[in-house]
Amino acid sequence: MDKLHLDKALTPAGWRDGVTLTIGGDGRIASVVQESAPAGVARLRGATLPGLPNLHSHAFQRGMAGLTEVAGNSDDSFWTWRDWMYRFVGALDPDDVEAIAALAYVEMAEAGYTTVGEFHYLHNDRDGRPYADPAELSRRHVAAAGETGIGITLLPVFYAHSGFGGAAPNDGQRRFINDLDGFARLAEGASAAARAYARGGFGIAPHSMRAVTRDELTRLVGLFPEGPVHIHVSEQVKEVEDCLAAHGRRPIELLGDTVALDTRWCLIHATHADAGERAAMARAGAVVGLCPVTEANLGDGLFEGVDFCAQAGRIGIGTDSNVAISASAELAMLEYAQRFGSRRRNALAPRGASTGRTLFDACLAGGGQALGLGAQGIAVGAPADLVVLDTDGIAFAARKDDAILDSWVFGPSRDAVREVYVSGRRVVDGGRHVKRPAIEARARKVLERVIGA
Ligand code: NGQ
Ligand code: ZN
Repeated sequence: MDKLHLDKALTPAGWRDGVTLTIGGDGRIASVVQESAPAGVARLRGATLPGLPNLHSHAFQRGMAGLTEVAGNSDDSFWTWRDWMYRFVGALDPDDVEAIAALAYVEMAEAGYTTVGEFHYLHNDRDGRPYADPAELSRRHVAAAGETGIGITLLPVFYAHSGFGGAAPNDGQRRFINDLDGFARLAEGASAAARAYARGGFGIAPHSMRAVTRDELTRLVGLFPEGPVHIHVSEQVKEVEDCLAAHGRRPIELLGDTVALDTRWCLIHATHADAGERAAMARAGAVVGLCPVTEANLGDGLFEGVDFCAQAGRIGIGTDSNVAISASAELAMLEYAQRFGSRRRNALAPRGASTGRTLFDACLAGGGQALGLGAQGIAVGAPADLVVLDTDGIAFAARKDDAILDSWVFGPSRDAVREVYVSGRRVVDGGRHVKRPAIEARARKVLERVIGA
């Protein structure tokens, strides 16, 4: 058994000064003892947090970060961004996908995320035909996670249509498309790959109410009666309008009328949920997967988070388009969006509570539920996923306990994450992933070729 001594740790029971963890061969915490640092045990200085789940990623989009920020001739929107993204996706081969995913996962670890939910829809070869192994690109994502050491819940996407009412897919979507039989074959290979990795998990992801008919959704959920189910829903006003036109109901209403929403479900964005839809999601115990930096980048609009959290609605965060991978920036954007909307400060925290702590705890629990992770936190039975903040930095001067979290999220604390452990293994040291140089060099070659062309 390995041991680590943490000078200061955020545990489920609150902040503790001086705890020694025993870590079993399975990478899980076997004991937590409050004591002063024992001789001969590796010591983590600073403040140690549990690793956060990143519940929503499209890893390949990391490769186009910063390339869609030039104003076009017509009005730029989510939909013009999507055309750009479709062109980028058309150029990637399996090695490229794996190289970019590994870079994204390195950056996630450096940011303090220890598990990623990969909402993976790039399945087919460039001509739209399945690869010889239909799970080829699913496997590549598990391989990228394995190389970087982070956990992954692989969420292969079922995608069949370009719009409501079962509209035929367009050419830009050819690499995503499946029928239910094809998807079942793909999912078999994908789940085998995920389960062969010690930190792998598996769920399914109907892409959106646009891309899946109600009948397909019902059958899909019937085929996979267990594990997480993620779906993009109600992100754009046009999507709500098109749904109302086709079905006379809003997207989350339509979803709830089609399947039984419960704690398996993670509704990504849910930006334009109305009051009734928010109440239904909260009642179901489903997680709303917010991706604040991407939602700002894409001009999605504002989720009414104050109202949802007041109903004990469950939330988690995701890096989605991976345009900027930072857990602290994601949490800050989550709160700031609500401040813009409500014209209040500390909009998401109950009276007397720290906003940083409230959001961190909520996203640890919500992200863990959404990714099917089981026990979490610095506690017996949970994986030893640890994020060490370097509190020697001036950003943390005289900060104690929750003020450390608030200063990490809202303060001038760039590069505060010094070390990260996943399953008790150190993957980030001195703020850098231990494999960054090689993974970065490989990704650079890919990007120079793909974007330079
Ligand atoms: C995606 N991304 O699947 O990558 C989507 C865009 C779509 C976001 N929604 C494509 N942020 O929704 O049709
Ligand atoms: Zn997404």
